Amino acid sequence: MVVGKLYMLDLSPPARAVLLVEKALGIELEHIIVDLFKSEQNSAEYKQLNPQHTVPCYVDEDGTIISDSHAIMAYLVGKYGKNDSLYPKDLAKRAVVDQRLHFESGNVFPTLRVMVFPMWTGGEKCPTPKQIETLNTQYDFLNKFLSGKPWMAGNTVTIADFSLISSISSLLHMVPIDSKYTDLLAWVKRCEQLPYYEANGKGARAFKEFVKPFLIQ
Ligand code: GSF
Repeated sequence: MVVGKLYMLDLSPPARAVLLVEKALGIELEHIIVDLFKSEQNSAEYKQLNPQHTVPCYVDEDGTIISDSHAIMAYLVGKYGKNDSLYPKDLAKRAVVDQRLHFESGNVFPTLRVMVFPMWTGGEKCPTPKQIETLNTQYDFLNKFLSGKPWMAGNTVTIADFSLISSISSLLHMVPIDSKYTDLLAWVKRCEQLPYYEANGKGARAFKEFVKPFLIQ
């Protein structure tokens, strides 16, 4: 049974994070493609749903409208999760997940956007030395967040992993992860082995092809 509509595009990392939650929860969402290359996100109808005109945006069966992947993931787990393991209710555990989500939202994704937006709108090449430096600093933080643990917030997979793998599996095609970040590299492999990983994998491969012509070799 379809429980809501997800406005999305496979190329978009935050949209893919929501696709991972959908599969992990075993729910079914209607996928409505918003073609950013045709500027469909700027239509009056879409801006009515999401004035920020970004994907993903979610419309629940009860009419609730939510934009921003992090908010959508938390909502879906709270409403449709059989338990809270993907987004714990325990305050201390939740705070760690939230910190990782904010790191994705405030640090990692803006780094991706700064590289992709000029490429997409003006054909600019990337990554610049500064972008490489910024991203390596973020890889270093993520490696430290893991510090030997299997998942970003400890021993259990959470929406923080879905959020971060969606952007990291895209960014690593622009700035490969250095072999010294062993925990981060092992985490990427661990995510790829999740039974529902293809929900992100398909779009991550498309993303790799999309950026290829714009990479500074
Ligand atoms: C980012 C959404 C976003 O910028 C989230 O949902 O987690 N923090 C938000 N989406 C981009 C596509 S992409 O780069 O994934 C988007 O929809 N851009 C179109 C626009 O007009 O800004």
